[in-house]
Amino acid sequence: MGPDALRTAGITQMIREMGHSVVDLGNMTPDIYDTDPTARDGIHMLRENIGWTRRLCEVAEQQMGQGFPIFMGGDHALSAGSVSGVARYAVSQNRPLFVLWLDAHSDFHTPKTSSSGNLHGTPVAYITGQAGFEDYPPLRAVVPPEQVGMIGLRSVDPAEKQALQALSISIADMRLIDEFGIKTPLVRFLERVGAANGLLHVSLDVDFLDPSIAPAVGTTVPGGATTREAHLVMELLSDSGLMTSIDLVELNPFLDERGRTAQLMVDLLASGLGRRVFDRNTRPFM
Ligand code: DIR
Ligand code: MN
Ligand code: MN
Ligand code: MN
Repeated sequence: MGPDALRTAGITQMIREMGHSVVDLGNMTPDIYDTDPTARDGIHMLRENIGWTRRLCEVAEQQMGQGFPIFMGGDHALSAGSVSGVARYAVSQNRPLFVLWLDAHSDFHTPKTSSSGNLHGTPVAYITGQAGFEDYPPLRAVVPPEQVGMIGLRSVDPAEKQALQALSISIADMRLIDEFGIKTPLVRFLERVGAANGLLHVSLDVDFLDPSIAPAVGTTVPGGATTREAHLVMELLSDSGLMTSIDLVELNPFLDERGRTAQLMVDLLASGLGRRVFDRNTRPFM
């Protein structure tokens, strides 16, 4: 129901008002998958998720050539498909793909280490080519861990922490944001994307935001990004001109309060596409 809640909140009109044309491909369906009811994978809907990954990967690769894809979820497991497809496109353009993960969680489990059995906790491990995804579509293009940045973390499971410590993913947890502000780690990451002439995929999980402003997600964690921190991230992304695709994920309208989380997600996207209260050159203080 997440995509329809974003539509109801006016995502299409907003993008048009920003001067772009929109093609809504509608709600997707997964590729065919093994529906053996006796399959016991220990993971919720593993086979169906593999079907989704295959379909979204194809669609993402195709759509990257057409414009700026916005992948509306739905569960964060969809990023296994969106990012792997975007990564294929990046290879075809001979450009490196960078991924910015805006989330309370690192989503770095594998189906083997996940304690919840929820595949939303796994997409970053998949796209960076970690072992443990043998049943998944083989990756044609891996995103090197050095090209992944995570901002907003405040809930990382022990197995994820251990796996992350061995790799060079850039991580700004909430403490780093408290001490240095959210701009500092983001600008450093964007400088690297720009210097490498990279493509930039942004994956925005609703739970990146503080639950007081974004209650409509199944896995709220207190101490998240404020409204202004989140807008600043999106405004800086827009200023950089580097962002080439985005996921808007984990919105659960059944947990929303009169659509306020959906509206916030649409407003954040608007900032990412260039909406400003004022342009900086209107007689600035600074
Ligand atoms: C938890 C929660 N680490 C899990 N992950 C979430 O289920 O593996 N990611 N909610 O966004
Ligand atoms: Mn989920
Ligand atoms: Mn997530
Ligand atoms: Mn999360």
